[in-house]
Amino acid sequence: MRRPIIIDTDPGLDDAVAVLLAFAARAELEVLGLVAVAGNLPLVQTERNARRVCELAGRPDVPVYAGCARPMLRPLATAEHIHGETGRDGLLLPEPTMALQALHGVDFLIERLRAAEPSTITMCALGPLTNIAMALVKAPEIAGRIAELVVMGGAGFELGNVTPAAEFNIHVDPHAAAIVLDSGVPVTMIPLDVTHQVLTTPPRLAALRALGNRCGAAVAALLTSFEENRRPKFGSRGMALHDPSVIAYLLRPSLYEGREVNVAVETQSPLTIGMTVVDWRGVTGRKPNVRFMNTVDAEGFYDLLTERLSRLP
Ligand SMILES: [Ca+2]
Repeated sequence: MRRPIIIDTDPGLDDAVAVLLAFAARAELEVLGLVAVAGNLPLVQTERNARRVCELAGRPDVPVYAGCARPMLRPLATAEHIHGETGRDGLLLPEPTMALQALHGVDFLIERLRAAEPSTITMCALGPLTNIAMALVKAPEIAGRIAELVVMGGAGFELGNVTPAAEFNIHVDPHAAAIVLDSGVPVTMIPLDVTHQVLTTPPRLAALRALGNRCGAAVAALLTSFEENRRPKFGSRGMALHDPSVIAYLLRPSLYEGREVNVAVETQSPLTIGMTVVDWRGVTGRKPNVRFMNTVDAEGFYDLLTERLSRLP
């Protein structure tokens, strides 16, 4: 039986790769819908990019919804310098012809989860947690319908990326993250500790480019462009594939290892707002609320990604 998933996303280059990987796993995953959120880019661009990715993959049948246009309390801070319509990334994805769904993304989450049996739908969070937190505030009973919520976000032993303390997705909407972690939903966290271990290298990009299909070519070009954009700031270490790690975890959890721990989000301090405080050693006495991953088999990840993307158009 295929695992039904909903992907909440802010595409975003690595989001695009993650969504393609989900589409490429048609035997295992049934994508019920994509819900766009403001994050890497403003909502008007993330919902359009979500539709562009569907069309690239030949999946205009997948409904795309627009969710929240800004975080719950904080003003929106984007990462347009990395994910914007510059250079080749703008050229490779076709303009969408499929329509955006009329229903608000948060209401889609509520309606779809309400209609589901208990603990049946897996949620994939690839951006700030605004939509999911809003849905849980509006309809707390949906928590019981979620089998697992896999979140790309946070950092433990690894430092932050948008500030020294905080990872981007959590930092954009720390209040939403705090609501989600406090909701009782079974959360698996794929933090920077993991995603910084799955770096692009010239041979890994060459393998994607060599697939010979349009999706493989698009992914190779997107990742090359991403790496070029970040090189001036971070050097040429290779790009971390943050969001695809969520889908890879669903497909092959044996690639990942972690621990059940308590994770709390800092929402007050100007210095460390958005920091995920990970009680790795269990010193606080707070109940574990997260399966926090901290290691990954990077070669296994790239083998999986490359093999799966070969199945797309
Ligand atoms: Ca993302």
